[in-house]
Amino acid sequence: MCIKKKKKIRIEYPSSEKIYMPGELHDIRVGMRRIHLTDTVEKKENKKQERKFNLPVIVYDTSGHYSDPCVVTDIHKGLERIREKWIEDRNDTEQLEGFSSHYCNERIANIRLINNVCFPIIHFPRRARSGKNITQMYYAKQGIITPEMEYVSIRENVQNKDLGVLSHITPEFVRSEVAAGRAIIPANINHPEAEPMIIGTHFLVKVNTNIGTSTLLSSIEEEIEKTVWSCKWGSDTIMDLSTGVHISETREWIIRNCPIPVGTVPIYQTLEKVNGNIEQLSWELYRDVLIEQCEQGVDYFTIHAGLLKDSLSLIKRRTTGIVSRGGAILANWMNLYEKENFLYTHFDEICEILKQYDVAISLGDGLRPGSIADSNDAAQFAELKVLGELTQKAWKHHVQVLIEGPGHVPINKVKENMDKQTRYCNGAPFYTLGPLTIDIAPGYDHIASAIGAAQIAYYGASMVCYVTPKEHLGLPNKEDVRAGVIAYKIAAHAADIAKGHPGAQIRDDSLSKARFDFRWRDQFNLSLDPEKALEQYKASGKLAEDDHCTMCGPHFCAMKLTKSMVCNETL
Ligand code: IRN
Ligand code: FE2
Repeated sequence: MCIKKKKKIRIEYPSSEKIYMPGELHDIRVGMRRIHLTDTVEKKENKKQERKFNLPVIVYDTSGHYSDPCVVTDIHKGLERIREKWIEDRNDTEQLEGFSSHYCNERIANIRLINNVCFPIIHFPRRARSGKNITQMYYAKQGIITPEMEYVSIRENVQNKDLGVLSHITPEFVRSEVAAGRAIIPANINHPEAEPMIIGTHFLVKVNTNIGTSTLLSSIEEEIEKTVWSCKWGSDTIMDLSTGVHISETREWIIRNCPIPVGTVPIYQTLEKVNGNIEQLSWELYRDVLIEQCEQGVDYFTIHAGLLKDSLSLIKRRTTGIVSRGGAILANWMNLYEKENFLYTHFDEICEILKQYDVAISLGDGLRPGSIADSNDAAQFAELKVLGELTQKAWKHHVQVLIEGPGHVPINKVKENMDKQTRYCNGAPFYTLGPLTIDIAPGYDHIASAIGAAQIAYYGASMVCYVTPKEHLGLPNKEDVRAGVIAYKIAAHAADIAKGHPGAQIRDDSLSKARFDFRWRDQFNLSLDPEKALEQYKASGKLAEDDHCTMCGPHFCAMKLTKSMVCNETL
């Protein structure tokens, strides 16, 4: 059976309006969300009511066109290609005749019936630039402010603009941070559907969500739904870690429908191609996978190039050995052939490929500690040093770089990770998996790790990779994804406030005021998960007009009591 009807997905936030802010240097419009609030109603002594207007709050929006009621997106056609014209106008790329590989032309460009869902035959244009450099870092170093750079500067200042707070993030500041390698804008020229965003220590802390399945069961539609679901809760990037049979086709449609950058770990698909047979892995196979994914539009790749043969002896002392999938695959290959990691020996060629599409490298942490016992050990830091060396190499090619970090690290050892990373890697943005601060919380590892994520982000990490309650236990379902993303939005926002990012606190102040005013709806609507807040309030049988909740009851509500004092002018 072929499902022919158009499939539309919509994201809705309560009391919210999709707005766009224009650029000044370029013809761009930056999507944001404006949350409208109700008036504060004060009862005066003469029983008259006084109404005071509350300013709406504008918040950073990762939902793309899915939250714009004026745009209808059919997932069988993909999102509007907002960056296409900017890329064309730069006049620095060549259109390809489909894919370079015959395999891709056959399988992806002519997508047919998969898992009972019909995806139409659409030939999306592909681009590249052989031998030339077109990366955001390259342009930044030339002193050029691209539309992508202006876009992120407006996006980062979102809360400030409406309230007249002085913007500190100018397009020129973005350019200088990208040029210095302290920030990256992952923006493959073949993913024009994505809205530009920036990852760097002087910007808002970002959250990554991992999606993808290891089973053969999930359909393309389900994967798109999961992608959009992650965007709804505020994920800034997603990584597709799929390893199933329709891996290329699934990825193609995720990218076509994804308004945020997409990352992958290409060694997974390479291993899939040789049916899991590590002996058959080779640089040549890996290179073909890289090119295919570059042409599809993947914005950044996890590449475990810093895991060297010599470091393998260091893991013998460990409690949990190697816990990185990519790391373990490469370690096995090195062990089998007694050869150096082919990602390390071919690193310059990798950069040569990536720079033609502006794909960023996320240098993988194949030796990240998988337990508190192994944290900050010799193996972990030996790899980090190599990542620093590779960062310099990539920057010579003007390829943008992220550095991946741990893992499992107790609170007292978190800072050392940030300090060493900054020193070894010259300020390249740090992207960490948590870290989990304890090992004994299966079922609650989103909390155990969000604690570490908040801390490392406060010290300077630029992006944190979410962990769900199912970590170490199984594949997360939709509710696990939601719990993981929200836990990480909490961690990231806690760091933004503590770092003093201008405007970061506006939403908190507004919510607190609503709370003190007993404007329940506003309190929910301003929160990270309005649906959950409303659901929990309703569960206790309260109404929107009540001046207390069931936690304290009518006589013990401290805020109510404070207010009565203020009214009586006894304060
Ligand atoms: C992030 C920081 N350190 C690791 N990560 C994420 O873990 C990375 O971005 C990717 O999503 C996943 C890679 O896992 P393996 O292959 O290292 O286990
Ligand atoms: Fe773990």
